[in-house]
Amino acid sequence: MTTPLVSSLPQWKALSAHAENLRNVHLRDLFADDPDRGERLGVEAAGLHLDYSKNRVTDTTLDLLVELAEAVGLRDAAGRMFSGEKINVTEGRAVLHTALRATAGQVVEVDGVDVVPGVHAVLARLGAFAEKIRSGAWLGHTGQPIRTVVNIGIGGSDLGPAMATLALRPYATDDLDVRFVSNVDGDDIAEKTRGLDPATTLFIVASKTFTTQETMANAATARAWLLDGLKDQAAVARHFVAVSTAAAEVEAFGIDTENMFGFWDWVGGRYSMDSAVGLSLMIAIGPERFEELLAGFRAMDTHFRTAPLRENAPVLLALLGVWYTDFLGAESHAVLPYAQYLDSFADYLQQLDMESNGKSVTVDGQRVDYATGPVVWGTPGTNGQHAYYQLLHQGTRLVPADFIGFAHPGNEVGDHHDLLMANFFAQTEALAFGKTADEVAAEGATGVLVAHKTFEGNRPTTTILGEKLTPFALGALIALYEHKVFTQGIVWGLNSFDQWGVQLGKVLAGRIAPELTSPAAPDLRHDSSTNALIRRYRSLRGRADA
Ligand code: G6Q
Repeated sequence: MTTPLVSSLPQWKALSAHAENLRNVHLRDLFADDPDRGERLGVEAAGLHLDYSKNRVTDTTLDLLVELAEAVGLRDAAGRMFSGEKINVTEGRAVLHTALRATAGQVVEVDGVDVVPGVHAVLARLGAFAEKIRSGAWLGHTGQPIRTVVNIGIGGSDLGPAMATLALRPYATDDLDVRFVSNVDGDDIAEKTRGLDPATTLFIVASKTFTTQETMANAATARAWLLDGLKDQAAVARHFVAVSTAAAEVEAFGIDTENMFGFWDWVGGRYSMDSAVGLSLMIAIGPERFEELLAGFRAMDTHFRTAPLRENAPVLLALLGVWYTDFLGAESHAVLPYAQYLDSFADYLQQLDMESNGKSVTVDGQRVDYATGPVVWGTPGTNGQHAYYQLLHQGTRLVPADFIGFAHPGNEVGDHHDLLMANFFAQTEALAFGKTADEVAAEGATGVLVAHKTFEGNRPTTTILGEKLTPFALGALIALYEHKVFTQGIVWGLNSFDQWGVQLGKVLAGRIAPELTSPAAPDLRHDSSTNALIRRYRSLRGRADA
């Protein structure tokens, strides 16, 4: 039996009708009619304050959205995830990233086996190894301590630790340089190894499967680079460790399986940064800070599990997203951190959100007749203000945005932080309330300039304000978005945990690679565009089709 599409539910229809009534209501009026709105429409979650008052919603909207979440069984669905049911049905897997931050003694079972002791055993091994690197006790092949750690991985085995290592730089040791190589473009590894001394460099090959083309190509190049410098095959074991589930492949590469850190098939790539995939981060910040990060994740998990839906931060973020995507026609969602250390946060969220909910069929294979995951994008403020904010303020599109900021900076530098935060608060105010033609005229503008200088406002934002970007706060922030994405997936009826959409390109690349390099002209059987492009490339590379 198939589950009816969410769009056929009465709650969805009620929201459609309600959207018609609300389409022309301005945030100015919502605030004028409710002097407490700014105080009232806010929640606290795991140390983060979420102000959602500048969204185009009324109490009725929120009630209807919560009714929708209840109608699709959000609570039960979350319970199924947390308890280890195989909710990733297309891959037959449990979805248990929340078990990665379970406390010792908590029981989470998959197929009747408690997974928590295994999680803690790996964490202990990771911690011991990270300490060896940080203290200089781990010596490279020539007896020198490690100075640079290079994580080789891609997608879920790169974006999380890369984002978090930058985010938590103030907590990292200055004795080590931690870098990330992901792209199969040789320019990436060439730049990341430039100037490094192989004798003091450690590579972490992070790949769940240990078969990913990009990662394997980079790992082979790194090994060749190391051997070129150290001239001894035995050096590989001192300069390479692996984060993987594939012991045989790791061993075949020359890595001692003693130095392999495992994880499990119930950890999806994009949900894996708090597993062994976070080893590079743990080396940078140390095991204690890593535990604080896990505590932040855990605090948000608890909030998500226990807070009433109407006061539940991830649920509210998710439902606001559904509101804009499906009822007000938004196509994208901006995430704008006013924190330079969150420079890679939007990149991370792009994968988390777009790989999870960029789907057109429901769990049981029905084509949806509504919009699902939005395009997620963003860069740190204030740079964006001098670039694309023009469109946010005066363009024709509706772009809901999350503004993320902190009371304390990573570095207290003069009055920079207060200037930054003045912009942070100013932007959401300007977006919501704009500037009317009368106000513009009162300032002396005349003629056509009045229209140009008018800001219609009514542009929705959510403000997420934390005390400081600590490991704990980062964990809470990531889990906030993990559970937001989960909630939206449940509302839209999707499997947020597979990624079949990345397969086709991978298969075709496997077919095309030999066609680019074969000495003889290949028998090309693609479309005429792809055939012509391949021939042109071969010719430019001096591989004429003679
Ligand atoms: C994430 C995806 C994907 C994956 C990479 C790397 O959810 O599954 O981004 O993480 O393709 O895979 P490996 O870790 O197996 O190399």
